Amino acid sequence: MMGIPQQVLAAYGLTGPDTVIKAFGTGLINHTWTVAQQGKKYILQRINTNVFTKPEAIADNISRIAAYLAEHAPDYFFVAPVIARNGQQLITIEGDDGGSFRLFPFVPGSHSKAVATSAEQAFEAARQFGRFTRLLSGFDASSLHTTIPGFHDLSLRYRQFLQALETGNPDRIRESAELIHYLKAASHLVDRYVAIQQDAHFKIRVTHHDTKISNVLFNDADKALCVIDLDTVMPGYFISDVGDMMRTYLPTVSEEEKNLSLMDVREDMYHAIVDGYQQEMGEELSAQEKQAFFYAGQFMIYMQAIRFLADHINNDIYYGARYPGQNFVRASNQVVLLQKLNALEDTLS
Ligand code: GN1
Ligand code: MG
Repeated sequence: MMGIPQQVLAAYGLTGPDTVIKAFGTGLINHTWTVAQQGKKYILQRINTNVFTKPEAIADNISRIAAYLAEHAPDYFFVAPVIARNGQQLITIEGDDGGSFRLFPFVPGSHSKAVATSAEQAFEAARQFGRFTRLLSGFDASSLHTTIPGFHDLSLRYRQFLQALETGNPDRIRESAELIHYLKAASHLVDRYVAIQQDAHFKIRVTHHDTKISNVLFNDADKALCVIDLDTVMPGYFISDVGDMMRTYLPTVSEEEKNLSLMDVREDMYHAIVDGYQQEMGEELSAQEKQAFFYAGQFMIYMQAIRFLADHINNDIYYGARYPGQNFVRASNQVVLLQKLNALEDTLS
């Protein structure tokens, strides 16, 4: 486990002998810990600055969104970062064990879920992500920093995938022939994205871009309180948020599952996502956008498949791998999920 530099804890006054630190969560990019001291609990995160090259941009986005919501939606429960003793939201430490760190209060009586186990939970989560975007509909999305350029730009991701096929590990390319073939043959999904980019009925809004259920806080009665993890909040299309919910709530098994015969789509989750999201966003979405719910799922699953496979072919430089071939497994898993979803197109859309 990566350590936390002492200066970071000192910056927040969390240095006593009674400070208890534990690793927390399962994110692939940032490191997260819980820190408890004197009966108070916090979440500490180290931002991966290889991925988020401008952590100040995240901090600025969060401050501005917090200020907007405080003014226009004062009842909205917003988990703001703890300001350090030097008045800053981020503590940046140079050197190998350094990085940019920030601290959040742990909301008492709240929990997050690793997986969605019921349609009610999916509905609650979808409502929260919809609510977040709706409450920010008067906020100028284009004024936000883009914290990862081209993050959900499917054309860019497809070009990066093709690039990996040119310059990546030749053995891995050869072994991936079947997946590559499938993904290239499904590139009409990229064409539809390009059409969406050119369609004025698809609006750019304040979009979360990481809508897995672990980014929703629930209370003890299993009602969702709010969304968290705002690092990838930036201008985007609703298909990113709805799509990543579909990608992560529909399947019976996680993206790490190797036994792909266990993969299936839970149809009740699909309806829960659409209904929960529309409960908040129904009046904001155009008729054309409402036609794109099913595509949203295809879009995100396909993008994740090509990102995982490109990373495998590039020797795991982005996601890392705990065992050889892990990103190949993840890509295969996403392809099976996409196939299972495609088979339900007539039923679901
Ligand atoms: C990354 O770090 P985590 O798990 O929140 C990735 C997402 C992927 C996800 C796949 C910044 O999210 O886009 O969907 O892995 N985030 C970034 O598990 O690349
Ligand atoms: Mg995240």
